[in-house]
This record gives sequence, C-alpha cells and structure tokens, in this order.
Amino acid sequence: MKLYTYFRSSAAYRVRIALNLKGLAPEMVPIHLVKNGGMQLQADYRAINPEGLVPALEDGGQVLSQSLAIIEYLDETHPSPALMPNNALDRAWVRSLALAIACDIHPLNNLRVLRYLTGKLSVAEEDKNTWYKHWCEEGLSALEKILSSDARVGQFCYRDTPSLADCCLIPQLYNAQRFKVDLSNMPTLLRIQSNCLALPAFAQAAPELQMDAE
Ligand SMILES: N[C@@H](CCC(=O)N[C@@H](CS)C(=O)NCC(=O)O)C(=O)O
Repeated sequence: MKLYTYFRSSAAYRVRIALNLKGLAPEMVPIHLVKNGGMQLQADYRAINPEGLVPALEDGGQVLSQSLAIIEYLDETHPSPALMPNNALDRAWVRSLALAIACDIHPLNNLRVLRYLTGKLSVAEEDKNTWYKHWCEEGLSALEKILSSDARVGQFCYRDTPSLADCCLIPQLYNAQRFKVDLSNMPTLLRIQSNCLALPAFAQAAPELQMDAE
C-alpha cells in the first residue's frame, strides 16, 4: 500500500489518522504542493490521480482518490476498530459531519482556490485571508452548534471512539489555528480536539511529524 501525501494537506492528514487508527503503515510518497509549481500538477502525478490533488492511495494495483472514499475503503477492508457507527441513521449523521467539513469548508479554502483569488482575480493577500476566515468560521460555528446539542456526542464526535468525523475535524481545526481563526467560542470542538490529540493515532499524523515536514 502507498499513500501519496503532503505534510500540510488536510485531506491527506485525514487519511493518515485513519491509517494510524487501523494500525496500517503504508509507504509514504511525498508530493510537494508548492515546490516547482506543485508536483501534484505534473504529468507523472496526474497519471496517478488526474485530479491533481492529494491524497491518493494505491492498494492492490488500484489507485483511489478522495480522502473520504479512501477512509471508508480502509474501514471496510480493515473493520477493526470501526470508524463508522453500526446503524444506518448514525452512519448518515457521521457522514454529514465529515461532509460538512470536506465539502462545505475545505474546498473553498484549498490551495488552488486561494491561488486563483490572488492570481487571476488579483485579490489582495489581506482579502484572501478574510475569505479564508469567513468560510472556516461559518462552517466550524455550524458544526459547534450541531455537536454541542446532540446526545450522540461523547469524548469524540460520535460517542467515545473516533470516527470518520474526527478524522475530518482534527485537520480542519489544525488549519484554522494555523490561520489564526478564533475558536474560543467553540468549546465542544476544542474539547473533542484535545481528546483526539491525546491518542497516538492522531498525534502521530500531525503535519510537523511527517517525513516531508519543513
Ligand atoms: N476532496 C478531496 C480534496 C483533496 C484536496 O483538495 N487536496 C489538496 C490538499 S488538502 C490538494 O491537493 N491541493 C492541491 C492544489 O490545490 O493544487 C479529498 O477529500 O481528497
């Protein structure tokens, strides 16, 4: 198994957490998203993932893209510990939390989007940061509302074991803190973050501990 990854990619960070929770240690192949215009855009990587995005997971001669699809694949092929609830309603709820991050927050703040704003659209650096904070705060505040009022929340997003939702939440909070988004009014998210980071699977997936960290 091979994971194409970049230390600061939050989508790759999600998969690194899931791999660690499953006790899997694939070969890590760093794809630098910035150097030389970005390795993800070069022909040899596009032959692996035509989307030009990390992560990609190679397993059994097949390549999978999209972090959530990869995590669900890992969960089906390595069922223990389970990253999804065992009933359909709660599975849908956990997916909704993960998708709120992966579809509604992260894409608006992805590298290529921010670059397009400052490049093609000549948006000033300060306005770009306002854009970043706006979408990040709006999305995370909604999650705080959801998680602070649902009885299924325990030490983690879903009860007392990590799930797909935590795999998505922790990288998004890491990113938000890196860009100085104010999370002080999001105590539920911060409590879950602290519980997750106390687990080696989450701690060891952190960007600064990766082989390609700068
Ligand atoms: N929906 C995709 C998102 C993947 C993605 O956007 N990856 C980012 C890093 S977090 C990337 O490769 N960006 C390169 C670029 O923007 O050029 C997933 O969940 O895997």
